[in-house]
Amino acid sequence: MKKEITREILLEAAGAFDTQGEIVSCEPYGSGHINDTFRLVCKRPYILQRMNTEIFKNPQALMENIEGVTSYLRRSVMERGGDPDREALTLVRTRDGKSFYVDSQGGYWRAYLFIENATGYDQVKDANDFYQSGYSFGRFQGLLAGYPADKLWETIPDFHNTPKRFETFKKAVKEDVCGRAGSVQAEIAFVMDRAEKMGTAQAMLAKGELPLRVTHNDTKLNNILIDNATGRGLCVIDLDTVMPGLSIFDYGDSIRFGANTAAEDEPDASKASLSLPLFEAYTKGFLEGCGKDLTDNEIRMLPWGAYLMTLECGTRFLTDYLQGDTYFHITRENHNLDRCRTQFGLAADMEKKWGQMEDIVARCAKRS
Ligand code: ADP
Ligand code: GN1
Ligand code: MG
Repeated sequence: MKKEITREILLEAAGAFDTQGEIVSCEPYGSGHINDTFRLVCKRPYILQRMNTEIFKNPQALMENIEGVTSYLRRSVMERGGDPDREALTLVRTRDGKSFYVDSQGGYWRAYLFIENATGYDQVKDANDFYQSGYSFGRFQGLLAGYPADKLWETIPDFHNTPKRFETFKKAVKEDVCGRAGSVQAEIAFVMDRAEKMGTAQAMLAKGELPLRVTHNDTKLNNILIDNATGRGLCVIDLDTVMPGLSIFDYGDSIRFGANTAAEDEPDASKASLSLPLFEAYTKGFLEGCGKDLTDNEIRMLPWGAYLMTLECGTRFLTDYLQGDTYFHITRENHNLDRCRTQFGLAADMEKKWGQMEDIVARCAKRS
């Protein structure tokens, strides 16, 4: 079980980092599902995070990845004439020079410079934001294209291995530890009916038809900060899952979250559907951001990336619901079930709009 963060522990952790000036405040911040995030204000603001070590079992390896990736991104941004303090995450070291701090209860903490005058949105405001997000995640792949993949630890093994997620789901249904399976038969059937499709991308990877690249693997809209002044995509954050992966999944996870007409946790799942204008805006941005890097197969499989990420994520929410809500942070009863239903609503709508999705991808690929 995760330990509660008392004020005492929070101040102990805050005091461990090489921040400037006295601590003015330190309050919970953002809407991530995984880490415990705080905005720490001293002479300037910082992000202070307790890492989720139940999910990231090897925080030391995780921080090695983050150190490597943030310094590489910093250099890449500078080479392109950008501002490395705003366009890349900057780790703040502890007073004894380390990249993380272990508190007296064994919790692992890290700190970043807080990027000011920029916003991570939980829902798309307009198509331009989403285009910017696509461009930034596409560009991110380009910025890391030269990063040595063999230097990266796999922070969560099989993170986007959809068939393995399906196996875990089936086990959760069978074990039914909370006795909830009976009441979610329709959702269980939704997954089972699509069992064969789950392995589509993994099979292509195994045959060498899709390349393994260094990818972000968690490309939700709120994992990118948009500049308040210019409206442009500024900085890709939440680098815990940067690992070798599939480009179509980076693309697809963004579509799953941002092109849904319903919020991820909307209680009325009938509001979920795929917005084709948003789908097009993101596709255009992503393809422009990737430049000419993607192969023909990767481009052709983009709709599959969107579909499989939606199916996979819905299955993960349902699995967590069946297992007693132990993975994703929840703030209300049935939160994971609501999240699951919005994903399945979106996936079902994609099945209806498949031809249009393919046409949009083909059109955007021609232009970029
Ligand atoms: P989680 O894995 O829990 O989603 P994130 O690393 O995404 O954690 O951080 C949670 C939220 O904190 C983000 O959605 C964003 O709003 C905010 N955030 C994270 N890092 C920064 C930063 N360096 N500057 C400003 N805001 C940040
Ligand atoms: C989690 O960390 P956060 O909140 O950005 C999850 C993603 C899911 C997402 C669903 C490490 O993302 O895989 O798609 O929730 N991250 C991890 O909202 O499991
Ligand atoms: Mg996040």
